[in-house]
Amino acid sequence: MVKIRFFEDKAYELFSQNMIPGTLHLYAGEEAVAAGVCGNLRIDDYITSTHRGHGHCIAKGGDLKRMMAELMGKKTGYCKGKGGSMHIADMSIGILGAVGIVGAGLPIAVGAGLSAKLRGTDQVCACFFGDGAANNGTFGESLNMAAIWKLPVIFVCENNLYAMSVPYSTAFAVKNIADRAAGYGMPGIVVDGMDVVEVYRATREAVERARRGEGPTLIECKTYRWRGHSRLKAHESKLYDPKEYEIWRRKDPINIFRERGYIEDEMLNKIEEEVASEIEEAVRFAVESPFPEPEEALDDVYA
Ligand SMILES: Cc1ncc(C[n+]2csc(CCOP(=O)(O)OP(=O)(O)O)c2C)c(N)n1
Repeated sequence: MVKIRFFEDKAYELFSQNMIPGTLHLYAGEEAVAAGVCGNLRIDDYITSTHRGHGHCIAKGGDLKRMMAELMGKKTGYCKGKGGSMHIADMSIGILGAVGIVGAGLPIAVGAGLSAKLRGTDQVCACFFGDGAANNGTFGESLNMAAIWKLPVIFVCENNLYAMSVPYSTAFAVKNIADRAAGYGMPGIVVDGMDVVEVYRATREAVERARRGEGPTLIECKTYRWRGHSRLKAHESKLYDPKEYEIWRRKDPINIFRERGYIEDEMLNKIEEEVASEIEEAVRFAVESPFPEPEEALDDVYA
């Protein structure tokens, strides 16, 4: 969680200094979801990610240097600097890719689950998506297919209350997205997405179920993004209620973890120090890396 937070804070700073081109969808505030889910996954398990995917990538073991370089458009980045923040993949550790198209990761996760099943492995795929994506057609088709074929997929809905500027209450007639799971014939669980232990426990059960061949689970994590949809800080935007923002800021997942006694201050400080120097090293690596050459623009382009 600390690694994700520090990475995101640094990315925001670099973006503000125009050192990161394009746009940036930050994950700060949602760290407990990625960490709690990926804490249950093996290196050969899969994840599919979203436009807000840095946290998922870091929690699954992504390389910070290559990530930072990709964000800055450098040749040493995961996609040789040509994919940017929204398209990081690392097949060697099961990161099947972040996707900027809302809801597009769901069918990819079903494909990964089907592949694991056909190959007879006990790999699972955790599929991250937002509340906005849960109103996309791919949600229904993917959950249905995964359920009828009993595929090892854990559908992780990160309900951060907004899809761009659309509040949850105006886009859903149900209280919980997890309630929809019953309609597909799979368990639907609601968890506090700011509590990493709660996310971890729910995911552990879902992963065990998936590995036993009993099929998918939908886990809805109630969470909040601290910054605006892409560029704005949440509190800078008129769209968000400052009171709501303050309430969720008080539910900082790292603080909750500390306050509940899961970690001593001394240990947390040590982790923070180590992570800070790792991030510094990643930034140095990215800054010192070259940009790709213009003549390389069409390399690795398949379509
Ligand atoms: C198919 C599609 N429609 C619209 C968009 C524009 N868009 C980008 S992010 C986003 C909102 C996504 O909200 P949600 O799924 O809740 O994820 P969050 O940003 O809250 O993490 C939209 C509508 C898109 N990228 N793809």
